[in-house]
Amino acid sequence: AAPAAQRRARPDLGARPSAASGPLADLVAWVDEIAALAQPDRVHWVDGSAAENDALLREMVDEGKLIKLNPEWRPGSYLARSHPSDVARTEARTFIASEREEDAGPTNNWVAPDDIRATITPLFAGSMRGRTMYVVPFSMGAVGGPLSHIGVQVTDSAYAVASIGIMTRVGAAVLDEIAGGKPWVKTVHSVGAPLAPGEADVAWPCNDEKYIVHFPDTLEVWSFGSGYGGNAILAKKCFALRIASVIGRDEGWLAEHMLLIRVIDPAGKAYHVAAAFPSACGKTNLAMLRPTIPGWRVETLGDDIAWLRPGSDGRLWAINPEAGFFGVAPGTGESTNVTAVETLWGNTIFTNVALRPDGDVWWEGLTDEAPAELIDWEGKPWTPDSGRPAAHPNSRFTVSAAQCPQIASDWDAAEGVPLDAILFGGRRATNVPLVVEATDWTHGVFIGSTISSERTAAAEGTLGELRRDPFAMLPFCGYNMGDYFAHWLKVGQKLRFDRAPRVFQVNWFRKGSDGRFLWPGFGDNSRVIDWIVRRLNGEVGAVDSPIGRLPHTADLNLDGIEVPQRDLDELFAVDTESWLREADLTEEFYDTFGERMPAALRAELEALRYRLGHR
Ligand code: OXD
Ligand code: MN
Repeated sequence: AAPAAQRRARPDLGARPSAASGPLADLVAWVDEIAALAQPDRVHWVDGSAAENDALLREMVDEGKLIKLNPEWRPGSYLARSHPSDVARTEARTFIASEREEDAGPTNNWVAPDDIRATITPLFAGSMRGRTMYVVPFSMGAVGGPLSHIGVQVTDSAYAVASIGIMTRVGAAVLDEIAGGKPWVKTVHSVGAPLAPGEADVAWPCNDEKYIVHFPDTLEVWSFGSGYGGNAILAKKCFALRIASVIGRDEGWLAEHMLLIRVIDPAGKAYHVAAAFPSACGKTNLAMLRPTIPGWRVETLGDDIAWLRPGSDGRLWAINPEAGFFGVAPGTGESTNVTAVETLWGNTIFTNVALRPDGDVWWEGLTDEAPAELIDWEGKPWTPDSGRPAAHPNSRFTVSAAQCPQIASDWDAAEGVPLDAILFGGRRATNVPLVVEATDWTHGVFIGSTISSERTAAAEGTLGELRRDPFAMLPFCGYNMGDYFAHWLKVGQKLRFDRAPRVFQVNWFRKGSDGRFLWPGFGDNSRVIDWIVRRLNGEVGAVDSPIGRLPHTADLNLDGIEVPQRDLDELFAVDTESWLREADLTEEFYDTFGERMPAALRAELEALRYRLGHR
């Protein structure tokens, strides 16, 4: 066969913006540079139109990369099955390539920028041969909004293009912004599976070798080898969290792993709440909460990422920079998150869920009973006796936010919403009460910095091994976590003390000594929000405890549910001995940040020990 260089006369560069000089010409030059390196057969500038999206999806169906679901049950929807090895974010292959190692900090994998470029550039060389390279201009936040940021992703994955189209705002309006001189983030993605001439493609191309590399100093992301959303939709975790956290550090705002909701009380008064929980702790469920208490409503604004910026009014303003939900399917059902189930009625890309014989999808938890026959996520026949899950535990749905039946009508508003409360949560069987209020911003930052989940469900009074996930940002903070804590403290100083959001820690997962969950959770978590709102309004008092302000249990709205007083007492118990042990673990954790650990948070830890009666 002729060498590739002879065979491929010149790639088809497609319809692209024409500009002789200026920012658009710079963009075109950058795209040409990537194309010269990766050598795709074609370059396609994505305009974000419905016709383009339809054609892309049709092509993927023809190529066997998507299965079109039965439109009678799931119109406009598709199933993708990944390579069995490419099913999740690969934290061990995720790198922060800051100039200085100490700027990445102890919680990130640091690599020297020059070294990693020398490693990955050869991998990208020719990596798109036989494929189309798509150029996707996208905006995080409403196009042109004061809190919004833009970027461009080049990718050889049509699946990524379709997903970015749902998760962000894509199209020509972003090119206009670039033309106007707005800074943009460069993101490059290749599945790393070049095709030889005549070679048939596979359903999910990827590479065993994976690199997800962030260059915070030059605002770039380079991702190689994976098609999985968290590694391939670079606008999301890579840009909107890791890179944006660095931009926020430098500009005075916060990029956070938070859901965003509007809570409306029976009197019609609205409150805005952001909440950070580690992955798989029910963020999407809280984002789509249906209160079980009469008269209360929740409107969804976002389920995964929030950008928070101090306003000139002394309040903290928040937007959800995304335009869709990339949620975990298993466990999403009528009883746990009916709103999500309704959101998924159509126009959804499912990945690694099971296929029903009637051409619809299924996953564990969608219904109580599994269908008698399915095709599992790997494409194999499955019955309830198969002894393995039908859907992959990290199987996903990708769907437009606008499709959510309780989405706030102004979810897209460029200026965002002013926050009234921030919640931090984890999955804790012990110690952490159902809800506790921080005494002030610094104490709130202390709580955020100590967020953790138990690795194993522990019995009451014993402390399992804690997986620390400060601010639920452990895998997502693009810089030194010690500096990040300090930045949170600094942002607080820009807020008016009487207008700053109040901070609460919540824990839906506390267990009794008998191993039972003490709190019903899900829709009943609205009862905790009810208490928080009444605290904001100064309608109820609180009990000072060593760990913060606890509810008088009589103030909790428990109408319609049965929670024995014994369980309530356990839900709010503060055990001095195990809190002192927890304080020791927090100190060990803080020590890992060395001199970057803010003194104000060490002082909070000492104050906690003092309140626990330990001098
Ligand atoms: C996610 C995550 O995919 O947090 O949202 O892992
Ligand atoms: Mn997340």
